[in-house]
Amino acid sequence: MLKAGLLGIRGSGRTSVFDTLAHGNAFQADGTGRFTARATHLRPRDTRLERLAEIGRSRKTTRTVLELIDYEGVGLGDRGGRQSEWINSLQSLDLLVLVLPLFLHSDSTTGIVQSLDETFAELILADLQMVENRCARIEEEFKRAGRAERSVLEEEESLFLRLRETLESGHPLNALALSTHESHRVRSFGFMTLKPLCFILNTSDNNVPAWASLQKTCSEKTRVATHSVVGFSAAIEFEATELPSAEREEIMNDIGIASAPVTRISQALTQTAMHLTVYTVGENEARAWSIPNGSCAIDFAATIHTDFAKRFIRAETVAFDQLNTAGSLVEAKKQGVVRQEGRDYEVKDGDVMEVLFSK
Ligand SMILES: Nc1nc2c(ncn2[C@@H]2O[C@H](COP(=O)(O)OP(=O)(O)OP(=O)(O)O)[C@@H](O)[C@H]2O)c(=O)[nH]1
Ligand SMILES: [Mg+2]
Repeated sequence: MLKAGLLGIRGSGRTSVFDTLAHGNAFQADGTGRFTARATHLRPRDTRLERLAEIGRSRKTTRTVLELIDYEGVGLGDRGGRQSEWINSLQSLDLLVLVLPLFLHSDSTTGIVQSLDETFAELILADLQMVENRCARIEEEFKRAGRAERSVLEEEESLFLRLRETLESGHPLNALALSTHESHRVRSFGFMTLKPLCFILNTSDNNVPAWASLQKTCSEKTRVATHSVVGFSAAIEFEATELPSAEREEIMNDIGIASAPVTRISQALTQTAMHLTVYTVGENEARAWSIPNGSCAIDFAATIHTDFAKRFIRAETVAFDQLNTAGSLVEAKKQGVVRQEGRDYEVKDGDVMEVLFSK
């Protein structure tokens, strides 16, 4: 399950975004005495899954799940012990969701650039702090190390000095082309500027028509490879969640908001984290699975069950669109669109798969 944390300066609207998406379903997540954290599980509506349940006459449907976390009592820009404990707890997240408080700025274009720069500077600073701590510890360890250990530490130090130089010149670590070996070395640090980022432009109602151009500006200003920008109005969308659904859709259409907040944000998070959705369909259950881009059939089998991967034979695979057109698996087979794929087949978004394994 992908885990995403809401970040932003104090008062940027993180809790409003969280409450809109959680819709009353929140639970206490881990925090420390210095800050608390609430989490919610987002289960986005998926029209492909609904259609598959119809085709497969499935008794139930299971959507993908994303965990979203809101931190209370701490924010970007804070200083001191609380901040560093918080940053430590962010290390395990798969992606960061940065809330930019556009509603606080009257001139939105200048406002967005300013918010973005401030937020970015904070992330760079957080990483710099971690790099400096590690550099100091390397020096300590070096004094006590034997010859063999020293050469390992020297290698690590030269890598960390490169990280420090990049951050000190105001660039995210993503700007560095790290080798696979280097990426592996730094993985456990969970650096903020190496994580995929999703920006939420928290704007007020009269800004909705300007979302598209603001999203573009924000994208151009962002120097990380994996990011996305979503327009959101915590104020209006929260009120709208309280309305009956027909009325809600009418109001949202009038303002120009295309789909429900959970769907919009979940799609953006899934894409930013570079995950795709694959389906399994049976009489018992039609289910959507979120797996990393580039996964092979064997990885998908392991996601379902480790035993499936161990005893993998092949995966019967059909693209959603082809199954949808055919209307049933039997018809899809007649049309010859159901493929038999081996363990190294690279899974595509929308594949409907049945893993066959030895008994
Ligand atoms: N006009 C307007 N006000 C908003 C919007 N989003 C949040 N606010 C207001 O801004 C204030 C702060 O919002 P919160 O959601 O508490 O922000 P936060 O980032 O969680 O703040 P802290 O956790 O206290 O640091 C509240 O008074 C909200 O009602 C918005 O889209 N438009
Ligand atoms: Mg809050």
